[in-house]
Amino acid sequence: MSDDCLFCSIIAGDIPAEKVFEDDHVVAFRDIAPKAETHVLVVPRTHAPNVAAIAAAAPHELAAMATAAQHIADRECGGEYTWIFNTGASAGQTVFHAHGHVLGGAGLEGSLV
Ligand code: DGP
Repeated sequence: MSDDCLFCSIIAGDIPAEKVFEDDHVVAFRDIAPKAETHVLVVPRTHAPNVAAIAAAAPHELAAMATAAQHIADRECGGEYTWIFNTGASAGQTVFHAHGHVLGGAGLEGSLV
């Protein structure tokens, strides 16, 4: 838990969010500004600033993020989805607690790259 971290506050339940999945390692909740029919943020419980940092600090949580992303996509969009990690401000990262965007369903057909 880090002071002044939005996603730590959501994990702790201090700030409300529409949670769709949680286990011992991750919490997943709907993005406040969805870019597709399914747009869920999958977040490790450990505070780390980006995906490489969580891979170094708690690789089991990164693995749990992948499992959670697939589970959510299986439930919501036929198991097919795009998983995005913005890393750094110039790449559009605005919250510096590692998170993967799970995007699928209507509004996201085909590859982004
Ligand atoms: P990124 O730009 O990759 O750092 O993604 C951060 C995402 O977090 C962005 O898509 C919007 C979302 N977001 C920001 N504030 C909140 C919030 O208070 N609640 C929820 N559910 N999502 C938020």
